[in-house]
Amino acid sequence: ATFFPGVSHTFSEYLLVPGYSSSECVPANVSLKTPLTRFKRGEQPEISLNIPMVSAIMQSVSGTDMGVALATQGGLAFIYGSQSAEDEAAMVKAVKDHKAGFVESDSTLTPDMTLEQVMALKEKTGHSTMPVTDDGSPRGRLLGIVTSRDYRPSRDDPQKRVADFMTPRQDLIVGDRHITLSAANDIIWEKKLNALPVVDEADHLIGIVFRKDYDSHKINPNELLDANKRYMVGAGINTRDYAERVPLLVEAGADVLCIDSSEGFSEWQKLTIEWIRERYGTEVKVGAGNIVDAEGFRFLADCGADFVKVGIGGGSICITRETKGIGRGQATALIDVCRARDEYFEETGVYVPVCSDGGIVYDYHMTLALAMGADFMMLGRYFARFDESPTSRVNVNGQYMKEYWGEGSARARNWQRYDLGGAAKLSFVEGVDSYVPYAGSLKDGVGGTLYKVKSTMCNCGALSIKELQEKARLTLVSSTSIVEGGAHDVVVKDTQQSVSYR
Ligand code: MZP
Repeated sequence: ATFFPGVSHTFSEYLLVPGYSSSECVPANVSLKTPLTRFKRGEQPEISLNIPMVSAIMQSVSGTDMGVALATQGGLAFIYGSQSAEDEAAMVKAVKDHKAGFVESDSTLTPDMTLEQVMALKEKTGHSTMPVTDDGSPRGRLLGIVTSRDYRPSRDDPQKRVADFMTPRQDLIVGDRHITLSAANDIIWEKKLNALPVVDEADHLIGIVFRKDYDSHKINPNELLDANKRYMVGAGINTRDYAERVPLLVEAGADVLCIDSSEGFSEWQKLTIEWIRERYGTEVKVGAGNIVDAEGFRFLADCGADFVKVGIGGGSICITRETKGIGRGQATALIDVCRARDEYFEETGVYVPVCSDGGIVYDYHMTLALAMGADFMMLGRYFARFDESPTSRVNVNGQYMKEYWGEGSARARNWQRYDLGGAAKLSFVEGVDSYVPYAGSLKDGVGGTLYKVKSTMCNCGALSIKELQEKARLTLVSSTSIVEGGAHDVVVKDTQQSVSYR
């Protein structure tokens, strides 16, 4: 047998040691943009995420509502594959067809509005994108786009007007339409309409400015942006019925696929990726996993996986380690695999993003995962708590809970995720059926979490994920210092508060 040196650790056994932060290091300046799919040195990934979060490929997590809500925040949901291929494709299509959230004229911005008023409106409507006209109606020729990137509440005068942020812009051709822009934010505008969905940077987008004579151009602002703006969504596949499932998902518009398996270091994954490459070349993007060591990473990277998922047995609902005795502490697995990814990049010039899957309990675990090298994270329990997960909200002993069950539980019966491939075999349970505390809307939850991640990045002097990975200084902690890290030697008055502040 081979014995791995040292013990394997989980996230809770690590802490970040702060580094030097310049005055530029404020959360508003932090970008969480991250690659989702493989790319060559000097090139850009074909698909990126604006926040490093994807939702787990699980019945109790990722349906249509999760797809829309998460894409709106700049992440991506993987619609669960433990349903018929037709039903899964219908969910993918529903996300792709979802109309972007434009507010109607009563909440339209005008160039005369102050930024304070804009922010209040944004808060009220919950929409990040708003058509703006100079007469208060949504009908008007496009003037430009106002983004919150231009707006730093701490430094800028909240009494500044929307018009103050407009910059001159030349004509623009979108599809076969010719649009004259007299003012716009170039970067945002071109990104939005020509490439990824507008929601991509919804965080930053305050408004879109239209002018009165829009009618003469016969442009419907909603149509113009829904034509070009579609939510991104992923979908889970398995190593058995891919020949039937993949074409339906591709047809439905899935942006990226992921082979969903509890153990991915197998020939079945190779065969699945090969089939996709033969049929679609590199046009169809597919991630693979899960693996927990450098060898497994290299195997899947060589197979052509677009990203590789790390994690066995660390999921909150997972009992694989207890049932089969396989797995590895998530932090150690991640560190090992990310090192292998960097070596692979050095050697081949191909960067294969790594996804840390499962075992994230506290928000700070996300910052740790990114610091350890993860490009993005897959989360089950975290997203299951929100309104947008497909499960029921129930009252258990006076507290609201959401149901959350594993794909390997008797309830999901997703046995194909747990045996490797080939003909169906005898199966046994590797997951549990559970409750998780209800946590309200995804938008609020994700907003709060990412603010924490960004401010911790600032403590480390990092304004991007890449910079965090370069600059982060991590230390293992003893079990006694873990006790020291919580409230201790005091009688906490409100136990609820001590749990929720994390
Ligand atoms: P977590 O975010 O709830 O800790 O973990 C979610 C991850 O657990 C999923 O993305 C998947 O990899 C894994 N999972 C899903 N179902 C099971 C199971 O039933 C499981 N054992 O381990």
